Amino acid sequence: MQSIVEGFAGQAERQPEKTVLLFEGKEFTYNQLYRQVVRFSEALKRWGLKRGERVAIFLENCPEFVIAYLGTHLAGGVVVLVNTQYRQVELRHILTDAEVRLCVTDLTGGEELARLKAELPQLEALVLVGGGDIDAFQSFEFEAFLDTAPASQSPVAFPSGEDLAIIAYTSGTTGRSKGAMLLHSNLASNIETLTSSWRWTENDRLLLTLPLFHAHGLMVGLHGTLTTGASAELRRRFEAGPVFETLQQDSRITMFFGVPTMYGRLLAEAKQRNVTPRRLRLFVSGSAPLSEQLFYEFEEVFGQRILERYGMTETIMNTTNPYEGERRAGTVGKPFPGQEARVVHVKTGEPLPDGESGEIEVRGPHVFKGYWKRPEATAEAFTPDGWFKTGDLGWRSPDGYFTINGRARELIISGGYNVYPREVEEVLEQHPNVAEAAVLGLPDPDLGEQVVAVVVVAPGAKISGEELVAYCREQLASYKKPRRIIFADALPRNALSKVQKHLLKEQVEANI
Ligand code: MLC
Ligand code: AMP
Repeated sequence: MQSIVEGFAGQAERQPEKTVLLFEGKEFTYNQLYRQVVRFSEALKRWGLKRGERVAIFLENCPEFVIAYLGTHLAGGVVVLVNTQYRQVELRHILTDAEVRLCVTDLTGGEELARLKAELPQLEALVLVGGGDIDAFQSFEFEAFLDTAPASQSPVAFPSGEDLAIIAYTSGTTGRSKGAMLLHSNLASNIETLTSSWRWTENDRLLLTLPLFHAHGLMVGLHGTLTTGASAELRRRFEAGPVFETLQQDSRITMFFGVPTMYGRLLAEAKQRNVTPRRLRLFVSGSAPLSEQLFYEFEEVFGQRILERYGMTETIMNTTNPYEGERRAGTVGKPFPGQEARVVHVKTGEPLPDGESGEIEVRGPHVFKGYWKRPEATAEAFTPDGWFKTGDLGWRSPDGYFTINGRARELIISGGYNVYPREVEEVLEQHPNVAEAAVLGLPDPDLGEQVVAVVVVAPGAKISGEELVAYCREQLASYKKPRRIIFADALPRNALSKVQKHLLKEQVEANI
C-alpha cells in the first residue's frame, strides 16, 4: 500500500457491501463511499485541479470530509487541513502560504473566508457542504460539484508513496505556523505499523469523535479504519454524555480514542451515573499527557487500562504502550516497530544513557518531508543523520519505555489543542491599548493547561479583560483565547530584555 486511498480502494474491492462509516443515522458501505470518492476526484480534475495543487478542507466531521479528503488524493492533489475554529489570522496565513485555489467548507466557513476575500487573491472556488452561496467566490453545492464529474471516468491512478499528501500547519513558535509536508508513504507506513501493533482488524468499530482536521482523528482514527476494512461511527464532535451512553449501549463498538480531557469527562459521567462501564477492546489516549491519577482512576472505574501513545503532526505516531504487556502509567511506551526514538543532550545533541533526561528525537519512514517553503526551518529541525528533533523532553527507562517530562519549546496544550504563546502575544500586542503581553500555560483540571495572559496597558489607555478576550476571539481560534487576563505594570525581563516566563508564572501562581 503506497497511499491510504489505495488501501481503502483495496478494501472496497474486497468487501464492497461492508459498512465503513455511520453518521447521524446514515450508513455508507465501502462501495458507496468509494464511488463518491471517485466522483469527487473526477470533479476536481474537471474543475482544473492539477497534480500537486492544494485543496483546503475547512469542515467539521462529516462524510463529505472523508470524500473530499480521499477524492483529493485520488486526483493527485494535496490536502491542507484547517481547524474549524480558525479565524482571520490563521486562515489568512494558511490559505495564502499554501496557495490554495479551492476550499471545501460549509456556509459558516464560506462566510468567514468571504470576509478575507481581498487578502486571498489565489482562492477561486468553494465547495459548500449543506449548500448555500457565497458571492465572493465561485461556489458549488457539494452534491452539485459531484454531479460535474464526467460520466466516463478516467482509469484510477493512485498516488505514489513519494507524492505529497497533506500540508498540516503546526508549531508557530514565531507566531506563524509552518506547513508540515507529509508524504503518502509517511501516512501508509505509520498506519501499517500502528494497526498491527494495536491488533486492529476488520471486526473493529471505532467511535470517532476526534476532529478529522488533526493527526489524531484523521491519521490514526480514520486511516486505521479505512485500511483495515473496519468501520467507524463518526460524530460531529465529542459530547461526554452521549458518548458514554453509546459506549454503554452499542456492543458493536470495540474502540475509543481520545485526548485526556475526554477521558476525564467520561470518568465523571461514569461516576455520576454510578454504573459499571462496558469493557471495550481498546481505549487509546494521546495528544497531551495523561496523568497517572486519571490513568489509575479510569482503570478502577472502567476495569481496564488506557493505552497511551505519543505523536505529533510532523511524525504522526512515534511511540506506544503495548497492546499485550504492561501499559505503564505516565509513560508513552516504546517506538512502533520500524521506527526509532532516542534521547539526546539538549545542548550538545549527544545521545544520553537511559534514565537521563534530554530532548527526544525520532527517525524512520513516518517522519515528514520538511516544512512547506521553509528550507531553513526544515534544516534546523533535523540532525545531519536524519533524526527529527521533536522539541519534547523526556527519558527512557532501562527496559525501553519513554516518559515525556517537559518541552524545549514554548507550547501550551489545552484539551489536546496546541497553543503557541507567541501567536497569541502578537495578536494582543497589535491592540492599540496594549503595550506588551506575555502568554502562559497554567494547570487546569479539565483541559490539562489553560491559556493565561499577563498584559501591560499602553500609557494613558484603558481596556478591560473582556474586551481583550473578545478581540482575540475575532482574530484567532476560540480555544487560543486567554481564559484569564492579568494586568501588570511591567513584565519581568532579564539583562537581554527577554521576558522571564518562569518567573512570571511563579508570580501569577502565587497570586491566584
Ligand atoms: C474547545 N474550547 C476550548 C477547547 N476546546 N478551549 C480550550 N481548549 C480546548 N481544547 C472552547 C471553545 O472555543 C468554546 O469557547 C468552548 O470551549 C466550548 O466549545 P466546545 O466545542 O463545546 O468545547 P468542548 O466540547 O468542551 O471541547 C473540548 C474537546 C475539544 C476536548 C472535546 O477541545 C477537542 O475535541 N479536543 C481534541 C483536540 C485534538 O484532536 N487534538 C489532536 C491534535 S493531533 P467559546 O468561547 O467559543 O464558547 C496531535 C498529535 C497527537 O496532537 O499526538 O495526537
Ligand atoms: P501537534 O503538534 O499538535 O501534533 O502536537 C504534538 C505534541 O503533543 C507533541 O510534540 C507532544 O508535546 C504532545 N503529545 C502528544 N502525545 C502526547 C502524550 N501521550 N503525552 C504527552 N504529550 C503528548
